[in-house]
Amino acid sequence: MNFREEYQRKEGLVNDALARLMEEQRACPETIIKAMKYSLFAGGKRLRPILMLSAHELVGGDLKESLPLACGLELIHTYSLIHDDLPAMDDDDYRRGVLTNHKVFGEGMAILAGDALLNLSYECMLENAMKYPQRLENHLRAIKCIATAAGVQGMIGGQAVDLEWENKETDPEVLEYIHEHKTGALIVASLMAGILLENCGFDVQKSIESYGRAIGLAFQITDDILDITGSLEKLGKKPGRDEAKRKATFPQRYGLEKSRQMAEQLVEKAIEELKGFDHKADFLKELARFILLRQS
Ligand code: GRG
Repeated sequence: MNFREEYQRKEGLVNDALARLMEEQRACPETIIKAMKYSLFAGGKRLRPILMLSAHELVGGDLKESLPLACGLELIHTYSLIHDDLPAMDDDDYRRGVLTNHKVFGEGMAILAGDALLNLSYECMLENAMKYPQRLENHLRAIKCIATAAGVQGMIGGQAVDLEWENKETDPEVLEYIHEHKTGALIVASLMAGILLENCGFDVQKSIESYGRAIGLAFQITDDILDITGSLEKLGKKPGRDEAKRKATFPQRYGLEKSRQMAEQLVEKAIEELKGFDHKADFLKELARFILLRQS
């Protein structure tokens, strides 16, 4: 298995499916469609959809069946980035290497583009579920798992606490809560949704969930580190924003070196969780390492 080739193959599947989905959005006001496409095709890594496809593949699933859920995850993720960049939240000018959505289309249109992406996500996942009446319950379980992770018990909950604690000294528990929910929940749900589409045993679910939690936290720690060490060219967004906003981050709390060590340990732990799957999990193991080495 060549990791880079396999990543690009799955990335291609997701990008093509997203392009087809946006093509289907006819008879809609032109500007909102433009705003949605602008952020969706600005060049994200497609990490969450690739996690979902890989988890589904690991348990013997047919990727044709999970591709619309993979798209749904990317639509939710892109909406969250658009809203996170708004002046009322992080007030950022750059994302995915280009001006943020509200900088190009205005705040109102950016809010609507985010809302529309979120709604399209559920429309796309539910429409797909209806194509599999014999397996409807599996699909509903997977969609519910994604909805919970994107909502107040997950990403929105984490974002709310993050907003509340801005400019305040945080304790480690709050920091962990923010990261586990704001970033980790959707990463874990991406994997779990792939597993829930098939009828897997509790052990499989437990291993994948633990793997997801570990890479989710490693991903966020790496994100915090890149905000200090990265550049606008590589990151696609301005670095130094966490410090400017006095955000609770791992490097701010533990220093850069200790944060790096923590991320490395988490990746090792994640890989260990997959040992029962043998070579079938090679791609997910490499993906954990990629999270640590990523530059954007
Ligand atoms: C506004 C409801 C709401 C939630 C916002 C996603 C999020 C919650 C905030 C984004 C802030 C941020 C930079 C969090 C760090 C982790 C993260 C989600 C990074 C961006 O994800 P990547 O690196 O982005 O997967 P690409 O562009 O590659 O898809």
